[in-house]
Amino acid sequence: MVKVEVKYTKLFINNEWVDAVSKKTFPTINPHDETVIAEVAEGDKADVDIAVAAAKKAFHRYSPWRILDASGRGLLMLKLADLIESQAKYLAELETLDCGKPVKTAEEEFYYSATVLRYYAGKADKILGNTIPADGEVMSMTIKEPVGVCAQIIPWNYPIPMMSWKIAPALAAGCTIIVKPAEQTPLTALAVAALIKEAGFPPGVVNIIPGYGPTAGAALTHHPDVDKVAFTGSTEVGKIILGAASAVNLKRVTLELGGKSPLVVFNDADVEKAAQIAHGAAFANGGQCCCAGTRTYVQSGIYDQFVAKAAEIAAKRSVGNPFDDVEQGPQIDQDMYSKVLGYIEAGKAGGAKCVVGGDKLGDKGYYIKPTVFADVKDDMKIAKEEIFGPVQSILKFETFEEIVDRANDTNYGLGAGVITNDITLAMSFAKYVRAGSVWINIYDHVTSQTPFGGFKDSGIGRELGEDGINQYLETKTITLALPKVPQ
Ligand code: TXE
Repeated sequence: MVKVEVKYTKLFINNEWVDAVSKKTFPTINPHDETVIAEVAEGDKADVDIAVAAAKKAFHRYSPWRILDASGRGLLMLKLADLIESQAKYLAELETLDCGKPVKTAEEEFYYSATVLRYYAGKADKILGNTIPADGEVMSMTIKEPVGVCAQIIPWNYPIPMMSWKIAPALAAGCTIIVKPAEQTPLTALAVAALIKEAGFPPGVVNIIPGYGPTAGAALTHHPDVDKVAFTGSTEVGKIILGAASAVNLKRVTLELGGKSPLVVFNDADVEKAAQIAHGAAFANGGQCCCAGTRTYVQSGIYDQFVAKAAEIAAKRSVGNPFDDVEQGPQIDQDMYSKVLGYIEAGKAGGAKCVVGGDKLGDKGYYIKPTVFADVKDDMKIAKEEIFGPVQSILKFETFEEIVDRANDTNYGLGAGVITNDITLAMSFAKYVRAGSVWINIYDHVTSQTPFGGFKDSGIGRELGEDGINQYLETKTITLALPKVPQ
């Protein structure tokens, strides 16, 4: 294993590193070998109170952050993006240690996160209101203002990309922030906190509180001085957060939750290319991806060929130590490892045909073999529930009408994909499928410029793009009385 220095393990409040009030710590585990990497300060309600007070002070109308020009906010964000890129190699190694993703992928994620910061940095001084021809002898306009103190609760599957999706629009809008990273992956958020300080953000603008969901997370979502909560994680916790957000005050809420996304392959597709796209859709990040294309629907004319090709590609997928040149590392933790293996057993017991994989890999670390099930039926557990692991389910279909209904027969609605050369078929599918993102002949292509989020139980609101910053803005209407028109 590569030796990676862990420099930051304390809470980051007001640009300072502090112990938890309780002095408690929690271990963060290396999913490759199940060893403890470091003990990290465990934030709780008392720490959240201090961090929220810091963020509230930093949001005061005369604070250094609030009197900074909007373009100045953009410049700080550009500096932060440069710093993240300059440290990308170290940050990637730290992520790989904590999260288990292949180190090359981890490095790409830091470059990607820098692009998100740059996109929103450019928006900071282009936040525009309207002038409105209101009735009466008045002049009316809208201005856009930052929503205020924001709690941002982050998952472990893409720790820094998910943090960038949240802090970048919030900073561009002029908000202040308390980030709670996932308890499985606190280390890179803390390392980025050091860069936030180095970039020159005033104290209190970004605070980072590692800790657990039901304690630190719940304290944030219930706090009366928090104006908005942004969350990425499970639908189950998303519902809890929505309730908590209205328990004390009325927080604005954006939720990016789970999915069971369909990818539909029509008869005219090139089987080899389609199988490659579908493989990436299902197995990217070890299947730990909210918009993973986990229901692969293949039209009957190419079904058998497709299954053979999908099995061949999955069998070749390299899995192992994420510091080596592999495509897949371990799953994140013992819970997810057991949960995914449980789904694999359910697939077998339910009558699906396991054509490759179907088991753990090795005896140490949370490794699972890439697994492909064929002959999956819509009512099977593996076709209905989010597995969040390296498991592809292949289902057969006959007609367009049938497949639209089957694709939509889920509570989720995050992503969807279609592979065909028939543009009319592709666009008809895109029109009728109920999902926040639809990819045609490509999958999981998510950029800073394009909004991302879910229909139905996959979430509320959108991140990225123009929509993403609007979630951090309030609209204020200002109306000025004009003298009466002389008669
Ligand atoms: O998610 P949780 P978990 C899905 C995936 C996975 C399942 C469970 O299906 O199998 O969720 O994963 C914080 N108040 N996704 O348990 O619990 C928690 O500390 C406030 C989809 O890891 O939702 C962490 O920071 N916060 C997904 C974050 O919520 C709370 C990414 C996510 O944890 C909280 C991850 C509470 N009561 C899992 N309870 C995606 N959409 O990308 C927990 N948290």
